[in-house]
Amino acid sequence: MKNIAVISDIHGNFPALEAVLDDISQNNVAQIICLGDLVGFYCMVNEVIDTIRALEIKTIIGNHDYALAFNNGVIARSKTCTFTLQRQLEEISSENLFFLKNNQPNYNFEYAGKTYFCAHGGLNDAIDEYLHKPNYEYFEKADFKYDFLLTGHTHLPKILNFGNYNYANSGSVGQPRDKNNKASYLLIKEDEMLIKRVAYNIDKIVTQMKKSGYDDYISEILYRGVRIGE
Ligand SMILES: [Mn+2]
Repeated sequence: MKNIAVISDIHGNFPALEAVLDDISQNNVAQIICLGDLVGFYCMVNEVIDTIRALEIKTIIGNHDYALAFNNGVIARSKTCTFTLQRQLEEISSENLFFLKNNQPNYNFEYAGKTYFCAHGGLNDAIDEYLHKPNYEYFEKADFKYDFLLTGHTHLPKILNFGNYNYANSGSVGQPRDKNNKASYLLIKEDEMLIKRVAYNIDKIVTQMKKSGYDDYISEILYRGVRIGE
């Protein structure tokens, strides 16, 4: 049986996406699922969305995608996010904007006899919940009916089990925040699940960001694999 790859939080970092797709192509993958946030932070937004569309990767909507598509690029809690999204709103092609506007907040699928439920954030807020510490009660409270919950948004890769509830966060392709600067994705095999890390050319996106006139602090964190301000 072929594998499934789950990617998330690409955030306009096209060199990272290219490296991840190359790694995925070497891992017997039949389907790729994207948990959202194609835009925000890094400038190669059209390259990222063009590629996702060309490969027909099933994509749900993330909070940055939502803010760009439906809220004029504004994420009230972050000046940096709003600044980058409002720039990208001017640069995004109409086809790519249309694509973001039509992505749904959830997706579910079946694989190897198990059921999977996907959201960018979590079960209480599909788009913008930071699910840092899921536990058994979290799933019970939500009356979770699937075998696996898959989310992104925190940029922190995780695979956890709580009795009959299983959880995985694929981490981030474009802006890892776990002090590992390699792009992260989730590989689902018939009988196991694993986080894969992929080195990519960070200089390439940093150079592109300088050329496009973005402030250096948005890119320099990529070398350390941390969040902005850390
Ligand atoms: Mn997000």
